[in-house]
Amino acid sequence: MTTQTSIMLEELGVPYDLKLVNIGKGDQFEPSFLKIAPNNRMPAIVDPEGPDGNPISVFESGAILQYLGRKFGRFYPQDERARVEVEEWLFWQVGGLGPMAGQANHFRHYAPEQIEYGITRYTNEVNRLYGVMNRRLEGRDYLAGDYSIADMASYGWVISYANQGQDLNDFLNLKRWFEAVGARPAVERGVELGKAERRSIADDEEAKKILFGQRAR
Ligand SMILES: N[C@@H](CCC(=O)N[C@@H](CS)C(=O)NCC(=O)O)C(=O)O
Repeated sequence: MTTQTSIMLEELGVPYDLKLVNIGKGDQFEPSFLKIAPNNRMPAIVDPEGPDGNPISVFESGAILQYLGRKFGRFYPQDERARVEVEEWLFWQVGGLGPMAGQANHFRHYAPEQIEYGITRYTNEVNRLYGVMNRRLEGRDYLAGDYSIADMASYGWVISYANQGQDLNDFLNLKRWFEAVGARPAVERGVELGKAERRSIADDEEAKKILFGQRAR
């Protein structure tokens, strides 16, 4: 479970159980988890009432947001033009903002040595992406039409802008969006969920060994 999924579940107001996966201890390699999340990454969900009445599991945050949006018919418009816009910004996050922000955070805070090239490359790229989002939000409240899964997806990353070396005062439209989305009660609840169990692994050498340097096995 990560922030985007918990925000969506809170927005929908549907009942769910939270199962914690301690990735610093290697829970993500448990066969039972790999069965539903073959990429050994959170989040993943199991819906006991899938489309045919049987349980269904979904991994990858973008696919989870789309699945829940379709299932409940909310935050993911059915009109094709509106839906394409939401998908553009959803995939922009999944393929761009998420991976780049993750690398910026890694090189800035977790790499065992300060590698200037990596820090600059990823911090600049996140900066460029924030600029793209800031321009998109000029004169509009949300990334794609009404508040949608596209906003939830990006919010989950912008929330740690400081770790990515960014200053929201350089992106005033983005800052306004960030504050408006963050003020939604469901977003506040989604962000809080599991917060106590999440902690930095900056000083946890065992966790770093498990998380960094993974190869096919
Ligand atoms: N593209 C994936 C990324 C998920 C991801 O990177 N999850 C991290 C935690 S935020 C994880 O589970 N890491 C476990 C590991 O690296 O073994 C998604 O959005 O679902």
